[in-house]
Formats: sequence, C-alpha cells, structure tokens
Amino acid sequence: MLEYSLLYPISTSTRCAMKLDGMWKFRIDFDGIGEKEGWFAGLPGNEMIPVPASFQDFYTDKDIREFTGDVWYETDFVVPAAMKGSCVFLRFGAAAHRAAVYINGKKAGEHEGGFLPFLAAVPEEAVSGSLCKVVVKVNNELTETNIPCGCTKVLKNGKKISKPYFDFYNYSGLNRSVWLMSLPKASIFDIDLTYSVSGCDAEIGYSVRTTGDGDVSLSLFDEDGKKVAEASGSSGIIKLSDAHLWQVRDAYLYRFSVRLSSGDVLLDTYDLPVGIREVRIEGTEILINGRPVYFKGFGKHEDSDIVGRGFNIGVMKRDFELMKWIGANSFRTSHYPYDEEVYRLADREGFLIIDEVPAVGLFESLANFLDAGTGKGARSFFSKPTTPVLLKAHLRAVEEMIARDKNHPSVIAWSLMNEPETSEENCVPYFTEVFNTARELDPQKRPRTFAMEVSSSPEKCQCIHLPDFLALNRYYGWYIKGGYEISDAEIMFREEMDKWKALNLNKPFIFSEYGADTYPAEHKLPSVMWSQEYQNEVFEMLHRVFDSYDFVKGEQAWAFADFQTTEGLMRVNGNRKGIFTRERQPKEVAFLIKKRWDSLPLDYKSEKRV
Ligand code: GCB
Repeated sequence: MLEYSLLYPISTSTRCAMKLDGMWKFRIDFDGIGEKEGWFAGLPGNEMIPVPASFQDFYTDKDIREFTGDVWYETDFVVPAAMKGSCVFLRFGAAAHRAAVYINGKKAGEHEGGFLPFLAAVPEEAVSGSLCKVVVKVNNELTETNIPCGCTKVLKNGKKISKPYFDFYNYSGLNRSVWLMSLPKASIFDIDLTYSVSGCDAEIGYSVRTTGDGDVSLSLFDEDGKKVAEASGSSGIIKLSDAHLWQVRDAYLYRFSVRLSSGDVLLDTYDLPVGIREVRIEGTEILINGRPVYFKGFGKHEDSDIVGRGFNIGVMKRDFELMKWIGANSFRTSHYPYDEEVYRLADREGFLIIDEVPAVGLFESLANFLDAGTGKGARSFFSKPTTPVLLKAHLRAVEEMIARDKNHPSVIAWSLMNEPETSEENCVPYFTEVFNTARELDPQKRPRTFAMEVSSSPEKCQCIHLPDFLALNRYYGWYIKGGYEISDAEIMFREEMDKWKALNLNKPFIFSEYGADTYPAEHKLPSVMWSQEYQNEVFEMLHRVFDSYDFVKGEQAWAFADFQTTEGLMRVNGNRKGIFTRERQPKEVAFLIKKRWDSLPLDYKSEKRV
C-alpha cells in the first residue's frame, strides 16, 4: 500500500489544491557540488526556468542539453490560511528520473521513477503563513536498476552522457505540474470502483479507504446534476437501472461524490468523474459493455518542440483533435504513464487507453529498438545480480500507476512492459510477478498485456501464456525487408501470422506498433524508403495482412507524431515514423489511414456482428 494518497488534487469544501507552476530558479550541478555547498537550503544565482517543462531544449549550449547528473529547482510559496489545521503537501506530477525535495532546507521527501506522482509533506512549522522555500534536486541518470533502463557513460573529456536502451530522448526535469495541496486530518485516501453491466442495468461496486474515523456516505449525480443514487458505508453496491453507459467515443460521466463525516460535521469530501463501463475479454474478442471493439489508434509520446516531455496542454488538445479527425478510438501511453490531464480528457472524449508502465529497455542491447525488427538474439536481461532491484522498482511503478489511473473509464488495459527480452526461460518468474501484481492491485481486473518485439516469436517467446491479449510491435517493410524487398516482407509477415494462428491461443491480438520512417518533404516516384509514397506502400501492405486474420482485433500505428530521440545514424533529428509531423500536421499516410479507419465499423471482424 502506498504511503500517500494519489487521488487527483482537487479543491472541495474540505481540501485545497493550487498549482505552483511558473518560473522557478534553476541550477545545473556541472561540478557535482550542490550537496556539499548546501544548495538544498537555497540555490546560488538567478537562472530561471519554466515548470512544467524538460530543461533540455531551452538552451543553445549542447553541454546543457546533454547534461547528465543533478539539476536543481527552487521556488517560494506561502501556505494560505485556508489550509491551516490540515495536512499540507507538495505534489509533483513527475520528476524525471529521481528527486529529493527539501522544504526550508530540510529533506521532505524523495522519489524514484520519472513518470508518476509523489507527495512531500510540508512540515507543520511551515504551515504558519510565512514564506517557505522548496528546493528539488532532480537526477536524470539512467541505470539498469530502475525503469526505463539505460546507462550513463563518461566521455574522455570527463563529461557524462546518457545512453538510453530505448528510442526516445532522455528529456528530464520537472516535466509535470507541482501542486500545493491540503487534506483534512481525517480524509478520503482512496476509492475503488468496479462495474457490472447487464443491458441497461448497472451495478457499481465501491470501496472507500479513509484515514481517521468517520462515516462514509456518497451520492451519484448525472451529467445534468441530478442525484440518481445514494449510499452509505465504506463499501457496497449501487444498483442503477437505465444507466447511461460510458461507450467508445460516446462518453458519459457521472459525478461520484464521497463524504466522510462525524455526526453532522463534514470531515472530507471528494468528487470523482465516473464512467460506467465494463471491460471483458471473451475468446478473441475485446468487449466494452458487451460490445466487440476493434482498436484503431496509435502509440504516442509526450513530446513537443521547446518543452520536450514537459506537459503541454495545447499540444494535448491538438492531439485529441487529430485523433478524432483520423477516426482513431484508442492509444497506448507508450512508453510511460502520461500526465493525468490526458486521461481526464480521454474519459471525456471516450478514447480507450492501454496504460503503459515505464518498463522499456529491458533488453541486453544498447539500443533495444534497433534490434526490434531484426530478431537479433540477445542475452537475458533477467538473471543479473541487479535484477531483484530492477523488479522492485518495476513493481513499485505498477503500483503507483494502478493507484493513480484505476478510476479512469478510458483506461481499459495495462501494458506492463515494452519489448522485453523473452526468449530465455529465466524471464518467466520476473514476468509472472509483474503480471500477478497488476491483477492483485487492480480492483477492476482489467486485461494485461506487454508489447512484444519480433524475437518474442510464436516459437521462442516464453511468456505467451501471461498476457490477456497479445500486443505485437512489428516492422515488416522497414527493419525487415524494406524498399523493393517489401514483397518478401509481406510473405514473412504472413508466415509469422500463420504460426500464431496455428498456436490457437484463443486470445485477441492487436498490433501495438508498425510503421516506416518518412521525411515529410520527401516525394519520390517510384517510391524509395523515407519518402511519403513508401510510407503509404508499407501501410497498404500491413493493412492487407491485418485484414487476413480474424483474431487481429486492433491496430495502433507507430507513431502518432515524429518525436525526438538520441542523435545517431538511424535517426534524422528524431524518429520520423510519425503519421503526423512533430508540429502536428498530417503526412500523406494520414489521409490513407483516415479513409480506412472511417470505414471500419467498431465491431470489425467480430463473430458477434449483427
Ligand atoms: C520499437 C520501440 C519504439 C521505437 C520503434 C522504432 O519497437 O518500441 O520505442 O521507437 O520501435 O521506431 O524503432
């Protein structure tokens, strides 16, 4: 159980939440002297930087952009009188990859893992209305004992460099909002919800965990603000006849309002948007409210110009508009859980999310993604002396992700790893523990999966039995037999699919990645690799294969938009497999995909089609 509540920060009559976003003081610890010189009590200099944002792309100096080590942030705040008598916290949406928080010079919290929130308690003496100082030391070094995996190298000139085992730039810093928030001494700590839907009738199972004594009661309001149900007790079942269900791209959100009281005194109250929907897998079908769904969408990144992986609310809005335009209904939060705003908007818009924990780079190779298409053998990642430490960090991230995201109707599955090494038996205990933990922690017992690279083949993968549906990342026509050899790529792809079919797993498959790098300015007749025309050919070929296998129940193209990566021979200022450019404009292939997705019914290929 987590030591603090990860309920999204909101203000109600009993709790306050305010953002501390804006310009913070900033200092890069080039010489590793910050600790010794007591920077935790206040930073030297006057350099300022926006929060939330990655620090890398603001500066013109490459030594800053590539800096690997500690960077320090500082701001002042005052605890408002309204928070007096409450427990006061700072809540960090994310600090990549590890952080230590100091309030008025004293350590107030620390956290490892760069994509999930954590809280630091504001000490009581600071809650007096006087000016407080928060200093945060953020470290961005990659290791094999935390996720995402990578390492740090030292150049001959003594400077450090990050070597990710994954294909996205190691953007870091305070990438998400920082909140000052207060909770009453007796408060609502966590809420679990489960749904069972039968026709128009629904049962909502609830369980509310509190700190301190008090009685729990709750009300359910519809979108018009009308109360449709009430209940009391910390757990129970609400029955709703004629429920308005949350459907794919047709969302409906009730307001679930929880109260904790002692007699007539209201101790705490919390409101949660709730979408009533049931997720089930039956044979090769993925069912939402009993209806088969074919997934259309993307693997994405949180990545944009200037702010890097910093949350950018405007870019988020544009991304949702583009996904609606192209006819998508889903996405995977590759390769880490995204900002909470993304899930809130997906709840509102009716998108399905496969929520991915940041377990990427679990592969004995300095660039896992380069092996992703080649099937190149690799030594196991899961029998090193450091494996138990890695597993602990991985399980903690699973716990934090599920605690944070379990109540979003949009979240319909967990992706527990991206492209791990699976061909040696010693990965099985590791995987089993991760899969079991997710099942145990999720009150809704949502489907679990992991994204499989090509060496996780029908013959070699040792973990096929674990996922509830299979998610394949495949690059036929790009890493495998690209260009004029594309006809061989199609044959090889079909051979692989025939082998999956022969296994008769009776589970749904989705393609969680496929695509081709394309430079938007490049046109060529006849096509060559990297041209717009070639990206179209690859997608036409892949679509033909997807359409030939009924157990394929979805396609999520790689990637939604071009994104920044570590520089190298394989990347032209980033990964160019975007269907949209990094500026969020369509490449040619976007029109081809739109035509297809607009025409595919939601229950495409379902045996239950009427
Ligand atoms: C993959 C990885 C993804 C890469 C992609 C590529 O398999 O999961 O992170 O960006 O391949 O483009 O190589």
